[in-house]
Amino acid sequence: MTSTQPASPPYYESFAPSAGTRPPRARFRSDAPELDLDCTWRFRLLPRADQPTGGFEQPGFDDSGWDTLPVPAHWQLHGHGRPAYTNVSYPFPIDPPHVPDDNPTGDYRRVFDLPHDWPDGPAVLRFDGVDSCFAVWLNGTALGYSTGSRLPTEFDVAPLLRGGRNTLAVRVHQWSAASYLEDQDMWWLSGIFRDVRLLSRPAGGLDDFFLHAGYDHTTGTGTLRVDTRTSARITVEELGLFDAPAAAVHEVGPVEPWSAETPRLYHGVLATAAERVPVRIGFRTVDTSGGVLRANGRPLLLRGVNRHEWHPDSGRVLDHATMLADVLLMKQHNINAVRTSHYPPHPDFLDLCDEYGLWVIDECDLETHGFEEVGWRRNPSDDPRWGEATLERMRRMVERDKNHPSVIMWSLGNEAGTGQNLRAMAEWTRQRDPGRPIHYEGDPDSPYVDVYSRMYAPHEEVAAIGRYAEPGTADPANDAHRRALPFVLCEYAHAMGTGPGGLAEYQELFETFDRCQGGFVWEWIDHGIRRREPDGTEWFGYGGDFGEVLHDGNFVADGLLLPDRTPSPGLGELKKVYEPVRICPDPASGTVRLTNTWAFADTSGLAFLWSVTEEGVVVAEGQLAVDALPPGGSTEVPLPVPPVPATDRESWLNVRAVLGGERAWAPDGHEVAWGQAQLGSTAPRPEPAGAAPATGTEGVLTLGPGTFDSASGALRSIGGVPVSSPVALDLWRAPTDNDHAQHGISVEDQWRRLGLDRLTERRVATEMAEDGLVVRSRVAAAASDLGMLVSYTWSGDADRLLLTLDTEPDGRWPCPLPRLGVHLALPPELGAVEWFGRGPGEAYPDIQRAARVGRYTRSVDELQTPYLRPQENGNRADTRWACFRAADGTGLRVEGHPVFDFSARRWSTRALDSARHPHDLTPEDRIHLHLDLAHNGIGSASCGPGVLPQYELRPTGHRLRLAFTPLR
Ligand code: IPT
Repeated sequence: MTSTQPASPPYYESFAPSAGTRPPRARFRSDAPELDLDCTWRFRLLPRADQPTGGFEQPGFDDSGWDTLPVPAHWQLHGHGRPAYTNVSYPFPIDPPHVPDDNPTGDYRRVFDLPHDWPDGPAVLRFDGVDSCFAVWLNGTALGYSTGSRLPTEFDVAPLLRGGRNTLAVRVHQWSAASYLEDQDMWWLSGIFRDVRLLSRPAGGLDDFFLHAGYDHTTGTGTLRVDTRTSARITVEELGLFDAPAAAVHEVGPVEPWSAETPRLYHGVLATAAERVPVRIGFRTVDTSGGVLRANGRPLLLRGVNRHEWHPDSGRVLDHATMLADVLLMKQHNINAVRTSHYPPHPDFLDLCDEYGLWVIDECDLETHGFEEVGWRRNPSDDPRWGEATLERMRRMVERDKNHPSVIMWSLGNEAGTGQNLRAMAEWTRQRDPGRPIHYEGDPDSPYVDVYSRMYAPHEEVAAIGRYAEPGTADPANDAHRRALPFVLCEYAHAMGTGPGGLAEYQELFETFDRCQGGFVWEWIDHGIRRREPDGTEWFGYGGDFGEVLHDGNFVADGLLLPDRTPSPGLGELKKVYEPVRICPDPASGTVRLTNTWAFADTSGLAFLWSVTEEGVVVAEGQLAVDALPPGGSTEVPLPVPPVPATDRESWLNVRAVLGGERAWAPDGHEVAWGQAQLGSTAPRPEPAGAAPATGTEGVLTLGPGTFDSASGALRSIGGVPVSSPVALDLWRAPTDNDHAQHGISVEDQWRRLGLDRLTERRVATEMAEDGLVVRSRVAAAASDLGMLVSYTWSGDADRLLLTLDTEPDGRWPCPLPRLGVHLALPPELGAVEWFGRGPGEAYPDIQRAARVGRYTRSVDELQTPYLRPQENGNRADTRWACFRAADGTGLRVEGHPVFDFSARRWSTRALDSARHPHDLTPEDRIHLHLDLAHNGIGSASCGPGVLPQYELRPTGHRLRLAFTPLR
């Protein structure tokens, strides 16, 4: 018997991360020529990695029969193969370093002409990102191979470059040994997905440099030093530095420090005789001494988000406009920090962070999460054979990004377990760049990190950590080390679907405990892939929509932005919770209290505008006279109006802090913060006089403007508005992702076990009285002995019909209720909604800080939030009154006694619950109207803690009172 086994493993199954590549270095642009090789390349996709090249690398090869593919791009988003999503699981057997024989392999060819004036001398071919492993040939000669998808690779190419025509050939494998190091929670997408460039590197040029720009907050002065390989000179005119030796320590005197709030950059030029590099210098010093994370001597409060790179059409291929859109949206929503989860971003993103001001945790492209599913056996993080591959990743990130003032911390990676390779990465980094703390969340018993980090810790654990009272870890020395560290939540508040709830309570903890220095919400954007139905209807695909055998469904849609970058209600809530200026009008004390929570900026750039509204209509407005508040400062200014209004209409004082002038990141007048308070109190609404129901014809009862079925007591119409599904108790909502709780305690499971999604009603009695009608019933589910005793008490006068709904549990209900209210159905024409209450956005008990009391109008269709997986959404809270009108102005007005929540949609809860995508929902010929006393909170149990106790809807006795008036 003969056996054929390869003598050595192929490069794509090698522990060695690369061969033939140049040492990593800083990324910069200079006056040396560059050739952009992005455009349309020739492309073919092979099913396996071991196919012979067939000579495609040779200049003479005929590729005319090949397809084309843009570079940069993922081939799966251009009709070759299909995207696949898993969160933790590897989509192939865990058999490191081996990968499946079925290994989609893309061959790329690009012929380019070297410009006539291209200089002689060294030249470098740079790939900014190729997923996951690639080999390169220039003019038929192999240059080497590389891995590290989100990291740059450079090859020296001068000896192979020719004048005139050149042929570049690249073979890219979807799977490689490196795939074991890249198990991030995201789509598996392959190809050359970042830029490719040819760089002329002048002899005697600046191969690499490390810019050190420190700030001494005690003196307000800066120090500048640039480490270079070739001796270089620096000029920063603004600092009076002209052609000075770069390597010397320059005490440059007073400078304006760089911070995310005040991103001051000094422009300079670093030069050798052969090359000039424009540089942007931000003076800042980061330290964690005394267990506090500080920049420029001030403690930081990170109001952060985790950002994956995502575009619904191009995947992780981002153009400049998209990166800028992210930065602007972050700045406009009071976000001051980004963790580049879970890999170094496109390098231009960090330029934008320097320029616009965001604190950055730059995270290495390392995650081995799938090994958790096999008890971390053979985890690469603790296997010396992977030592070079993991260390090289860290080196490539640090060297590439080391000159960005925005980067204040290095992260070793995400969810990579524990082990010696992580320690080695940290040790090398500390020695190479002592100026930045090191972050890694996955090993709380590690001595090699500078911050203590957790993900999804519930509020009470954060409070315990704030008191230095977290549970201990195994090694006493490591335990002591950790207890001396500042704390961040590298992931919290899982923004999947409706929610996340509980943001404000986290922020209170961050602002209470010095040790808690903020966190990063998971995550910035839903990674939905845009798809189109034949009729043009657009929707966004998630896991399972591409025929994947193994997938994690819509867990990939857990962002604050919908995939097309429409802000979700969660982002609105985050903006409110992250407000840098707190505004508290307090009519009782006759003042407005203003607090500046910025660490570096004063409030001179803000204008404080006030208005008074009566039932949502502005009746007076003006501007508060406020002196600039220094960082951390607060003041009280007198209330601009009397604390009690001269009207019995509900009145509110609103104060808004807006930009008093245009900024790089927002226009003049952009709202940064707001506060509001009611002036006086609300008079209770008048009760109807009460009238006896009258029996009409054909089994119809009339009461005020209402007509009822005389046998069942079911409401049929209100003043000519037909009610096609009568007013009935409703306890069910289409479970949200946070109710479902894939990685938390599922309240949905309890609800379904109790049968809350299939409740039935048994009428117990219909009683007519002198002043109204009472219908009693018992609502319960099949196979359950639990019930809800309900009474609907109707009364009316000439114009109004008043409902008092009382509920009383029959038996011991073991969990919070989804919602408590009534459902009814209205004619489809009543689609124009106006209301006075919280808005304009959706709100639930634990996510309503962003909803202010006012008067709003929306269509029924606009009330919906199109979360990628349909679920409960669109609730409007604390409504005083709402009108549902047809185009001719007729319709129905609902008043609360005193307030209610409402949602209105053109499909039932059942349809909402069973749809997989928004376009599965077909409008019915009626409007389902839900009028609720309350909803259960939302929490963030999709991957985190559930609803805080104060936001649970307890299954006790409840009363809801509503008045209905026909609008004629
Ligand atoms: C955590 C991951 O770090 C992150 O990448 C993402 O998957 C997030 O969860 C959930 O969306 S890991 C989690 C299972 C605790």
